Amino acid sequence: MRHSLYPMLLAALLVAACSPTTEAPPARAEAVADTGGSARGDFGPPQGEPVHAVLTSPPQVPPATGRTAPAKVIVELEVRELELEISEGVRYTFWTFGGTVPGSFIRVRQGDTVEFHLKNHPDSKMPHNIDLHGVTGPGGGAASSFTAPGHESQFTFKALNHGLFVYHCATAPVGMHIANGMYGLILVEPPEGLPKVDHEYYVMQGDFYTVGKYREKGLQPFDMQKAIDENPTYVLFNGSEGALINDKALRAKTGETVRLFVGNGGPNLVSSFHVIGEIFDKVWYEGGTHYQENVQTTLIPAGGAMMADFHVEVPGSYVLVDHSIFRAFNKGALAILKVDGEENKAIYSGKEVDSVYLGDKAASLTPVSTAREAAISGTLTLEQQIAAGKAHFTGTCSVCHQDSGLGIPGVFPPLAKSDFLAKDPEAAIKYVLNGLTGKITVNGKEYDSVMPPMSQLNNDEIANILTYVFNSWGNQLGQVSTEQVAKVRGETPRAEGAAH
Ligand code: HEC
Ligand SMILES: [Cu+2]
Repeated sequence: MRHSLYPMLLAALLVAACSPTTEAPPARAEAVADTGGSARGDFGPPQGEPVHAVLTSPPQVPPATGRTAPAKVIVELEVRELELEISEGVRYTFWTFGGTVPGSFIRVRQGDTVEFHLKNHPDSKMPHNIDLHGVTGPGGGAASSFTAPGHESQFTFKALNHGLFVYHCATAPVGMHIANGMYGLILVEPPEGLPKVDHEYYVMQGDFYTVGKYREKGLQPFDMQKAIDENPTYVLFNGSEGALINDKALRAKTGETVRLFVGNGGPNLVSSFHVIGEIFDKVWYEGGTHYQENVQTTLIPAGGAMMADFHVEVPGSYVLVDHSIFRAFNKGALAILKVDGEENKAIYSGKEVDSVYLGDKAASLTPVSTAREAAISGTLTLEQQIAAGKAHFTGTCSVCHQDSGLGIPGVFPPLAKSDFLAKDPEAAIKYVLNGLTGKITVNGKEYDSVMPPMSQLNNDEIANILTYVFNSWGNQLGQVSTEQVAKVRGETPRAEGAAH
């Protein structure tokens, strides 16, 4: 092996040594041919009448340009400083391009000459400008577009490179302007356009820094120190926690193709972008020319973007997340793609088997088998139920509510001496079977979170767990029987997605 490699190495060295003296290094020539980059993006002067770019608010994307020749495209973008909702009951003063976070989506074609008009609304308090990553020229347009409140600036550039590019404000302090939401995407289509899909959506991640804690109500000022420390209060898609969920979810039907244009405004964090339950058929990583196929999670740098195509086969809710996962579940980086259509059991069965798997828990579950035998023989005591319930509570409910029953302040409510629970103890059966979401107040503290349904627990287990909860940590709320649980289970249809 070793001696056969030697001549190859030598040859490589010789080539490397010679190439600077030959005219064009072959690798470089190839790259130019591949990307159709700036050297090839000048298709001459604009033809025909100037066109006005169609700008869209997220998550909508303007239609394809449909042009086959370079045009003069006029873009008019207005900066607005607006107080909007960042989370339910939480207000924030966003600085926006076009009234939304992210800013309006801009779509042009490679070779177009773009006449850019930046207007700064008279109500603004700050000057602003725009740096488009798709511009070839100093500052990406920043200096030429510096605009005081109540003014308008104009500059022109030729879109030489195709790709998906971020734009952002670059007025000092730059970090603060970006943190306040001043970013968006500009797509420069390749000359032949993009492959046809059924839906195109615009999603952009950003990190936000408020003086108050996550979900602390009221108007929240920007926190410069948190921003410098890169310690965001919120990590969001499209500028607010509710931007892409419930009735605002992205939508598609089974059998359709979906294209996501995803940017990351930062200012600080890099996104590990993932769609739970889907695989990207193609990812144009970094918004560039080449695609990778069959991708689970793709990295989107701050100030970067990517485009992904995928086909949807199975109905349900697909969750867009930053897979740096605490950001998704504790800072808001979560959006929904809702797919409607016929089930396809050959591709995804849903839950088929739900059997008890004990593993190494078997030993710790002696109280459970004792209780089960006692229940069968009709001699089950309160003590046996509590002991069995404790074994199940540990590692199930305790993950969130803690072994102490005290929960975690602000995140998981306490079960110990909970006034909410004491008001209607029996309702706890419903919470375990169907989950619990929405605003509740426990011992004077507000919670607005999600407890997942745990209908995989059988009736005995739920009766025992709740009996343990009702008789622990100072609670005196009585006993729950298997029959009570069976009755509630019979009355309530299983929640959609309960197995997830
Ligand atoms: C994944 C975390 C999680 C797990 C596991 C969990 N819960 Fe919860 N639970 C919550 C959250 C969050 C809430 C508050 C929901 C809201 O804000 O509407 C809650 C609320 C409750 C409440 C009503 C509020 C209160 O404090 O009295 C009860 C009772 C309760 N859970 C019991 C249980 C029991 C019993 C189990 C185990 C079978 C369990 N939970 C497992 C997260 C969890
Ligand atoms: Cu600005």
